[in-house]
Amino acid sequence: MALLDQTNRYSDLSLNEDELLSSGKYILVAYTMTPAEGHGFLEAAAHFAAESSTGTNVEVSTTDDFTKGVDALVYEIDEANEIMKIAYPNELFDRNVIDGRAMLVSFLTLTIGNNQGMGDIKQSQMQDFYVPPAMLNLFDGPIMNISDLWRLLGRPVEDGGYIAGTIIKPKLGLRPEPFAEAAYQFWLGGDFIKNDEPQGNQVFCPIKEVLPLVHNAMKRAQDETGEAKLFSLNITADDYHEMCARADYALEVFGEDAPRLAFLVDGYVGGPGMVTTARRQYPNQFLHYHRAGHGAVTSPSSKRGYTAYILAKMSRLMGASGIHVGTMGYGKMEGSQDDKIIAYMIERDSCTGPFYHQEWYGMKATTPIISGGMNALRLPGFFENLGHANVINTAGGGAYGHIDSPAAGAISLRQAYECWKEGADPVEYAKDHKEFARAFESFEHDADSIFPGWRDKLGVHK
Ligand code: CAP
Ligand code: MG
Repeated sequence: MALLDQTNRYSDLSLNEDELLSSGKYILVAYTMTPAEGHGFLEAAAHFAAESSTGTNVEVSTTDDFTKGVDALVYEIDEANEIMKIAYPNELFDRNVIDGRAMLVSFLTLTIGNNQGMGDIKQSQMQDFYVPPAMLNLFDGPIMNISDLWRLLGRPVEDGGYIAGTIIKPKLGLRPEPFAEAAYQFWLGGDFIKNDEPQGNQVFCPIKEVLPLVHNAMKRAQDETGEAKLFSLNITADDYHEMCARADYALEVFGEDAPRLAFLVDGYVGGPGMVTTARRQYPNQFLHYHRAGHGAVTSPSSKRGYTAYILAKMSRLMGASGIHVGTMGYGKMEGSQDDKIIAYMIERDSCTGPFYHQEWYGMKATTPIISGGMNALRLPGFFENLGHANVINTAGGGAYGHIDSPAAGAISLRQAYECWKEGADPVEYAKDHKEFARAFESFEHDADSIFPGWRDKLGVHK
């Protein structure tokens, strides 16, 4: 069907990206885009920009000169590689009436809104975006991050190193007593425990029964180990009031241990509103962003929505203290070694993404959280690829799948970190570190593929 050609109004390929950047007046966004059959690339891109800002599919009589001044403009295209770049004037983005600040939901509604279902666009996916200082200052950003957890753990607040964590497994199905016992067992060797992403107030494990038991387990583990322990409670809920009821109850139950209570939000399914509720209502708690469901738009097989890198960069603007960044090819979920740029963009103050360099001007870092099929054997390679271990790792199977105990699983995770830090050969290191050695027997398939010949070297036979 013929469409209004909006190229003249919504594209200007004479615009210079460096001038757009230095003006500070635009959020720039790079997308992949395939026009639908029968539509030209620039025409489709211009319509995309129209629909993402001030236009629709026809001219309307009410448009005036001011309106045209806030048009989103296609300023660069690379048709061969199906790339388009669009400049969105800062004024387009919604501001709070309560404090004049910006909001991610408006960023998403404009840049990944109607444009995701247009008849003349076969597919389009956001690959990168740039936020100018004037807009960056209007997002909350994190208030807590790993440095606050290191402080709670009695470690240096810089380079405090690896936090050994887990997720209570099985994912669901434990009643309060076995749930709390599983937590206690891990805490005898590890630092950090999270609810699994679907865990909340299930009828077989009511939060008001399980949380006092978890707190008691934390206190006993702290007393027995002499170490601080951390718990990340899932407060995800549709209703703001429900979220806050869970959080308030937990703070009351944990009492003097409340500083060591983080709040987990399933941020992808819950959206920016839910993350911001937690960020603004509970600024003293570490805000743990779980991204379950993100694969629907971020999977490498997806040609729509946005990438996992975009999700992580948005989470820092929302104020997540930490976000799951994937296991970069070392765990069970999709990902590759190049995904380390996701971690670098949220933890550094200055970083160059796929299309744009981003200065964060001191906005606190969001901590990479590494989860998904990890265990002690997979960690050394992961740290080597990332280049550091200043992360929170939550290994569910990697702890509760250890053949000796969850505590042994936790200790094996810590030993994997020490092994990497020393630059030791893992099989050699296993000879003097029992829990790490037993991880080889616990996860034989991994041991065989990552460390062939380990049995002979460790003298372990089937
Ligand atoms: C991991 C996990 C995590 C996902 C998250 C799970 O358990 O608890 O939620 O892996 O993935 O439910 O699968 P395991 P990501 O450690 O037992 O795999 O961190 O990539 O968002
Ligand atoms: Mg999980």
